[in-house]
Amino acid sequence: MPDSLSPTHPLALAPVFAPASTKDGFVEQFLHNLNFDQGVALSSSSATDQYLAVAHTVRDYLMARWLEDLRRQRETQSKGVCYLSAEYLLGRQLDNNLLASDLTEIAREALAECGISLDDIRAEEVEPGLGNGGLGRLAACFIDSLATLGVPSIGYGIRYEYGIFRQTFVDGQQVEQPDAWLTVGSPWEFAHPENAQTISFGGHTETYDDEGVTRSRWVPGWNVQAVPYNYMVPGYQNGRVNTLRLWSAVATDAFDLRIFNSGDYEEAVRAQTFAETISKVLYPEDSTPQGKELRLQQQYFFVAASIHDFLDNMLSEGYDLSNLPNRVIFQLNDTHPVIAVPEFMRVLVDEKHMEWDAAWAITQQCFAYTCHTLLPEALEVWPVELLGRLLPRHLEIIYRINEEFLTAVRAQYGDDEMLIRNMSIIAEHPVRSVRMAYLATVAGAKVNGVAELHSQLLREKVLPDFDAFFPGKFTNVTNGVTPRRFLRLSNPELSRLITAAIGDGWVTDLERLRELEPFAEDADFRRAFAEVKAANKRVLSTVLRERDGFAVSDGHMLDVMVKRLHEYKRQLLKVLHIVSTYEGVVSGRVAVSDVVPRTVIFGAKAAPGYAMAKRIIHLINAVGEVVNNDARLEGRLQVLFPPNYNVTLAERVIPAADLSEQISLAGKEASGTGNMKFALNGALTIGTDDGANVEIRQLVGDDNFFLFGMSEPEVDALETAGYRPSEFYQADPQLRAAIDLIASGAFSHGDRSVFEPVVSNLLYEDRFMVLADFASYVAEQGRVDAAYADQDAWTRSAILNVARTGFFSSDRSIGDYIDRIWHTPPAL
Ligand code: B1H
Repeated sequence: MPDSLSPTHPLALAPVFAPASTKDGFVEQFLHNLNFDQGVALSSSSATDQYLAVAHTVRDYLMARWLEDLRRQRETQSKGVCYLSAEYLLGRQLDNNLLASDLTEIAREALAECGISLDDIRAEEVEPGLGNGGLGRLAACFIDSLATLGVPSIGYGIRYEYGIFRQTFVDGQQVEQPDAWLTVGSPWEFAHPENAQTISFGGHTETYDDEGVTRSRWVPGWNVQAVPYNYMVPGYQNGRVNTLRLWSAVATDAFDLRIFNSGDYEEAVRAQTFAETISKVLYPEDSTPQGKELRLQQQYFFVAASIHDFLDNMLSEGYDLSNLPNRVIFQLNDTHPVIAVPEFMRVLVDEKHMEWDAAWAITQQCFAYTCHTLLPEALEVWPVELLGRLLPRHLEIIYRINEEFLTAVRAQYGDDEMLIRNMSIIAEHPVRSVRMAYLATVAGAKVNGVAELHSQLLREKVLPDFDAFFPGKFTNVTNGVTPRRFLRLSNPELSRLITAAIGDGWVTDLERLRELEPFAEDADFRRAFAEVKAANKRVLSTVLRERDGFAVSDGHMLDVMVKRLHEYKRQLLKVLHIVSTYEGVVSGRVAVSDVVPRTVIFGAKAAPGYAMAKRIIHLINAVGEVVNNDARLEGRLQVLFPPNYNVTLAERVIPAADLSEQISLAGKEASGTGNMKFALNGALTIGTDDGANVEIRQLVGDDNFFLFGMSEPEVDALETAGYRPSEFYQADPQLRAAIDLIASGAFSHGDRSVFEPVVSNLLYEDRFMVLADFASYVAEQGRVDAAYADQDAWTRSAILNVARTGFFSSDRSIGDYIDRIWHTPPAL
């Protein structure tokens, strides 16, 4: 900036340049970027060059608004949200950012003038897979809604150099490949090494005398630099652009220099590599955390950087820290960022010299915690040995938080040692550990579950003592999905049909889909709706042919189960249904002409260390291999398992689906969000009364939902009574035949050993009660077949699913967070 330009001069506030929102303006800026950023002429540019130049062009349009929003957030100092999440499963950015800035048509025409097809260009983008599944995708939907609602907010996370692995199949078995998403260039990010934070680890703590006051301090052993990368998060056509700030680890100079000076060059390079491991790769676990040291390093690395970034760069000069609860709420996306709590206390007490009680009172208002699970093994715990070694001062702080908390519990309930042990943040067995969910619950102003049933079970079963001790702390915010990406962008044909019927207000006010209800009775609308579904199936069919060489048969019901592979989600139940249908035909029990033609599509990644999940993947592929190639089925049953299910594939599969499989054991799936996406795109659900399925069914009505299986209380009762899966096997000949067929080696070239572990697990353990729900599932699938025979009635139900699921917009979820938890003021 020239000396003569004051910081408040208009030219200093906004970029000096913004391209014209016309075709010519876009062409000019695109060619400029192609020449000056990519260094190529149009005539010699590759598709990658063109993609990067288009992305830079879209960025240029958004830049002025972004800089303005950054300035406004700093200036107004109104209360804002810091969303802390270890995962953001963003999906491709180009289409979303074009839509948000209302440039899609301009870009299409501009590129056409340059002889380029926008559709070809978008295929160049590698999606940033910085998350595992629902939890990471939820964070991505939430930042979209925050921007669209104009909530002052920032998302903080980790810029993993490698995202979720790329899944391939070799002989039907999952093989993981690294996801080097950054190698094609990263046009959406801005690195700011000048704003790096130094993050420390290890060392010891000590006390010292500070003018008569004894204080504690941390003397760390080593540190790394956290470099922020900023991403634009544009609101939908509202002129707002929020920020996602992801941290990348690099070695600190000090660290390097010390070793360089000692003359050990190799050691210096090794140290650098060591530092950079911290943000190297996303842990591919989903729902079951791994208690690995590197993971705790990642967690502390990103939350410490985020807290310091907020305190250093977002607060006005001389900010009175006792006002922080009016300035910020840190939302903890599951327990992964919970180490932020002791870090915040350490800053207030050790660095800002605040009294403990005052600091704790502030902390308890500045954090809120979202729990995403019910599985006991998914609740993160960190051994104190590890925590004390990596973050010794934080462990001391956690001990003190716990001590004071348990004193308060004793004051209320007396010396009930059992209760004290149950509520302690420190677990004693099997090793002394910190229960991160308990720490978050004690520290958080609010604790929420992610669907009604989940929130209820969280209070009643997971944290009942805490609910009694902290009345009013627990609440529910049912998950949602962004209608921009998961309807407007992914299903353009249905979007057009909806908009033609009710206008386009639904894109930001999804409850308006209700206005479609009367159209369910309109035969012309039903015909148009059915045509859209058919067209979406053809698109999917082309995608799967080009991507995987699959052929999708015409006229089949598309039955889809896409989600992470986990035993509790029960992909095995779907497999047993397929095997049973197959067995019925080959044994002659069922006439092939009675099989309603179906194509079952699976998509699922298994955590690389989850052996049973990988065996189930193998089984699905093996069953598909046999079923798809057995002429006796006359092509009426197809099983397709495209590898590497990700956001991009989801955007193709969901709009084409007829039937959505949401078949987890009741009480195990916290919410699910795929279930919402399918219903919103006009698939009917077959599902258990679990997670958000409960709310979907209530909204769409029993007639438009296929319910089966035990309810959560029934599951509970069966567990208490003692579940013996083999009894179900013995009692049900159809189930027995299906399991026996797998056990016989029919899907493993006669080798009975391959799937023996799956079979014996089902027969003798079956933790998720697949066998107990089998009969009910198969019966309900019979009703699905019958319903599908009446295509017009099916379409009517599908329309009602769309019309009645507007509740599941993430805009509504964010509205609930604002009302129930954040209490942030209305948009600026
Ligand atoms: C959900 C996770 C999760 N719950 C640990 N928990 C992870 C746990 O890397 N880890 O260690 C990663 C992810 N993910 C999902 O969250 C629930 O299973 C879904 O039911 C829910 O819809 C989703 C969003 O709330």
